[in-house]
Amino acid sequence: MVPWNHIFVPVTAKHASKPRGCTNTDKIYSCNFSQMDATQIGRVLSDLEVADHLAALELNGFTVIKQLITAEHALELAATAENVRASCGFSCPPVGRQAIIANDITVNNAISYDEKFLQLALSGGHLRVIAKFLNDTHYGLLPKEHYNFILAQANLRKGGVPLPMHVDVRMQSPGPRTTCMQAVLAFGTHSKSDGCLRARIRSHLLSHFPDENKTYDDEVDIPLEIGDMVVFYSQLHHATNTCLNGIGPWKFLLSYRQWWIKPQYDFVAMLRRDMRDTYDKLTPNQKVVLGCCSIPSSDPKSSPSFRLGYDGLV
Ligand SMILES: O=C(O)CCC(=O)C(=O)O
Repeated sequence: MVPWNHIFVPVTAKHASKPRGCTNTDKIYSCNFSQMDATQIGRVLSDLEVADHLAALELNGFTVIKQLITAEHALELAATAENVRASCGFSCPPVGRQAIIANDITVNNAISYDEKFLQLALSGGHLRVIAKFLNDTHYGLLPKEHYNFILAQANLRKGGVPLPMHVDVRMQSPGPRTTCMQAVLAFGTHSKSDGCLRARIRSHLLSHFPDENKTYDDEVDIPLEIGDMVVFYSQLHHATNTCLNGIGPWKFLLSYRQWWIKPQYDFVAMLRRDMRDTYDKLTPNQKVVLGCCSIPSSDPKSSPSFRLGYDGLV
């Protein structure tokens, strides 16, 4: 079976001035089917583990990947998060109800400050789990076992204020189909008193938004140990607990969406401007996940099809 963590090496020269959306049939990619590249921090999951996580997600709306990263890496990443936060300054808070976290310690777009965060967002076994829900099987322009979904958010937070019960989708539709999945990776232990995630079990199947003023009987706490990651449907009704110390440990909040949803940030422009060398070292498939094939074209001659293959990469 073909593994998901590939390194692709373009064999022919980069395509020059064709309008976007024209395929280069002469371009071949050779694949080095390595399980894990040297910069990968998140571990690979076995097929059995992936199957278990898919079953748990479908049933409950969330799953916990134990020790996606080692405790050693998590401590190192917490220290990096602290340094990034000290040097990068203020990140704009959300608008609307979630503006209540305006005074929390957050770093939006951590991937643009340190490549370890970028590698965590673009590699690791959690992507295989998420792909099962978000990969467009009709995409057609990429090999079908390659990821075509995109990263939407990659923020660090040291949570203080508890978040009320909410969802992170604009439309809540009944049943287990989804366009958005998200994950929280713990850089420290997240128990209930540290403000861990709380969710309504199986609420990913509901067709309505939660009432943030209610306490529901089906709420469960989802504590994490250092290095664990919880993955959940963005339509799952979820909240965070009160952090009794005021400031909890660092966590990395990741959201992924189907490729056709308006990208939340132009990560490609961000990375090409702020971390050009790192960007250039990404594999073609990592560039796709970063959103490189989901940027609207400004070329009037480009194809009316919005989808792009590897020859559309910049
Ligand atoms: O901070 C957390 O643990 C969860 C954050 C959350 O609920 C969200 O990002 O929607």
